[in-house]
Amino acid sequence: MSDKSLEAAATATTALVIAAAIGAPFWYQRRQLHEGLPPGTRVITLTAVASSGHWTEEAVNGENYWRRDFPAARPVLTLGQPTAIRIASSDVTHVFYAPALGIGPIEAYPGHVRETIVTPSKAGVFPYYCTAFCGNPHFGMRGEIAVEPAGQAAPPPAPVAPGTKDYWEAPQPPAGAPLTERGKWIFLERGCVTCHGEGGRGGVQNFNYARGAVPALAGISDRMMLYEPEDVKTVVTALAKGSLDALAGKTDIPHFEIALSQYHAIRAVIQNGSVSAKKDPTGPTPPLQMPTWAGRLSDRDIDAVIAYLLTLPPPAGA
Ligand SMILES: [Cu+2]
Repeated sequence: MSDKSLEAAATATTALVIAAAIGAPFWYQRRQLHEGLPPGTRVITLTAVASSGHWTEEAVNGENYWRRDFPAARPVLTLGQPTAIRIASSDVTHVFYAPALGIGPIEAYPGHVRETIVTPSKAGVFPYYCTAFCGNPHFGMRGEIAVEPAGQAAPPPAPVAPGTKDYWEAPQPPAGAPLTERGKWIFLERGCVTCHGEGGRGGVQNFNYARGAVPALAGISDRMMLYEPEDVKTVVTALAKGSLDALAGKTDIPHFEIALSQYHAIRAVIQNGSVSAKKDPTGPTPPLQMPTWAGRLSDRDIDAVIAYLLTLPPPAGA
């Protein structure tokens, strides 16, 4: 073989190796994801975006990632039709979960596509979630999957509650603002509002949760047996000064010891989180769980949230 043809063969081999190295992941993914799909199977790809808290059907790439206004995916499935749902992440680890449809939890890692095939057996509108903490927008990372009989139009998507849109961008109150203002901001910016509702009114449904809906937080003044507005004011002032314990023995608030022990119990739940008990013990884990805030909120911030909650009137009928 001449030098020239040896060189040509080497070049060709190198090119082949490079092409194979580039193509292998695509081939592998294609093979993994396409083989075995029954003919006529629909494919829906949901990509997670942490920066804006979305599962979107749009293709996410380096150019549009920071656009932040991806429409939340609202897939409409057909009753009885097998559909391949592909779960992808454009950034960090997310978890896709639609418990009412028996989908997930499915972990989504950047660079990998997971797939599950669903054949919906009931019509309706079913929520989906991300259940891995992926940043402040995480708590709004939800949407709906509609299931309709063939040929029937799906109902329009439920509107997003005005106070929960882009909550993580709520403007921070100036330094020196009242503690309750800071608490209100934290309640929005950290996404508490997405589960506990605007104004802490609760009511967000939590699938297979023993209590049905996420509890209201407005009305914790009643739980602390602070029935007089003056007493609430005294407690909020003490929190703003830095300690509620300092009030012990120095206040005429009736049952102050109960207020104090409830305050510590509420603090503990915020710091340590709590597990949402199942309604049906054999059913799926409720998607909404109170996360652990210790390390993510300072003691002062937790007091600010409690001070804010104390100023909220109890929900009507509570
Ligand atoms: Cu997420």
